[in-house]
Amino acid sequence: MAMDEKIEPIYDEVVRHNPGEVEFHQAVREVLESLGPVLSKHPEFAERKIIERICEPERQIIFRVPWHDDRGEVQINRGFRVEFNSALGPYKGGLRFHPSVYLGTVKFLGFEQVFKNGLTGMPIGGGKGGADFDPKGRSTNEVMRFCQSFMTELYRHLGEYTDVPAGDTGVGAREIGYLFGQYKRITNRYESGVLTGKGVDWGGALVRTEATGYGTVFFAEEMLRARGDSMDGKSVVVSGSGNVALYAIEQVHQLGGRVIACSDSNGAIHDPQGIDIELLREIKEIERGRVSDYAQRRAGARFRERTVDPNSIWELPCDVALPCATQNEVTGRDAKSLIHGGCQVVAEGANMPTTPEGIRAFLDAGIAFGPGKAANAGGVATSALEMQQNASRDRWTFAYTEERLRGIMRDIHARCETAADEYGSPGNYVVGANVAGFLRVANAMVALGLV
Ligand code: NDP
Ligand code: 2IT
Repeated sequence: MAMDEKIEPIYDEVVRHNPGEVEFHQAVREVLESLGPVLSKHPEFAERKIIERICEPERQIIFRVPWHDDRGEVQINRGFRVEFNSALGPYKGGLRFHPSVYLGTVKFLGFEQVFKNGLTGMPIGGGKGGADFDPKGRSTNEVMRFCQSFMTELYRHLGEYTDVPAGDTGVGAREIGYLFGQYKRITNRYESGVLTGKGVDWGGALVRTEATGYGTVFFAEEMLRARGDSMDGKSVVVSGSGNVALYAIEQVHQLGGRVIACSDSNGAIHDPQGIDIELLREIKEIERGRVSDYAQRRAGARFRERTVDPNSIWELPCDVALPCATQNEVTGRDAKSLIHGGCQVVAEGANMPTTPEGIRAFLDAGIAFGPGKAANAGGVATSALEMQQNASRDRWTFAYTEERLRGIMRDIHARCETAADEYGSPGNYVVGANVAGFLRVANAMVALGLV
């Protein structure tokens, strides 16, 4: 999409000022391409340089994380927390532990988080963090020592009214437990609201574990409903097999669809009868195994190695595709394969999994395309519900919380539709999500003055 001529120089400055951070540039470009009509209607945003300010994080923290591995050797990683925008509430967003993490990853995720959190309608600002730590092959004790060292630096920047991290790739309930334990020890406060995604026995909210995957499927269901259709009977492909993917698969099955494939970084499994989610959860959540283990234990399922067949998952014919693994995993070529295979609806469970060429191909083909900031916002929205329960020392039931999540996803879908209509791109959820998220944050920034 072409960028408005008043916005182009702002983008060029972002690129110049943040050299080499290609994922951050990509995330900024996608939002800025949607904002031309917004500036025409709202001259106050240009006068106050809201777009320039929104692209610059409020604070960026980079720190050393030293720890001992099981052999007694010293290991050193780099930790990050980018506190992007607090116009709507405390910084809120996950922590990612993955060897590929660098400042550009954290900034792209933090930038997306600002608009996503705005779109939820809840009182949360945007931030993101993580480390270039690789949890693969590490013992539980090593993971614990790493988390303790990471929090020993990070704790001074956090607080339930300041900055509230949660999980993301490589950070689940186990890591949140160790991080919370260290925060509690250092501060001598049982400050439940400082982290979300906690265990349900010690301050966690029911449904938070399921929320991102379930929410992505609820969003896909809303897109289908807008076309007079439903998930019932649909054939679905899901990439990844982590937290988001597992609960997306579970919810598709609850709504009567059938997930025929999923993956990890080693390869993809194809199970034409439909993935046995009980078996997959046991392998992934209890045994911490791989999807190849699933193929060995399930008759009729086939594993295809990534080195042999890197994009095989998107070549399977399906009605609905849910990319739930990582950024830029769906290329222009993959998008064309999906379209060719009959795919009608794409909802992004992961953050920025589709390349700009892929998005263009989906939109040109008239596919209902739900971008991550809208489709995967159920995770952070349920984190905000966890914060609400922590603040009131209350505990809601699974059914009630799930209903709240369903309502939030319905509202996000409606906000995207309305904004897309109002700003001249009916049916375009990318424009809808960017504009609706931006407006909420930008209006708050205007009200709060030059801070
Ligand atoms: P997990 O660590 O639980 O799982 C990540 C999954 O993606 C794993 O199966 C992993 O495989 C796979 N994966 C990672 N990189 C690749 C790759 N290059 N190719 C194929 N598969 C890959 O993370 P989550 O499920 O929590 O997160 C997945 C995505 O969803 C991320 O983009 C995250 O930012 C986003 N997200 C997460 C939310 C949450 O609440 N957790 C909320 C909103 C978005 P392997 O095990 O081989 O590495
Ligand atoms: O990308 C995301 O929205 C998350 N990883 C969840 C953030 C949160 O604070 O729950």
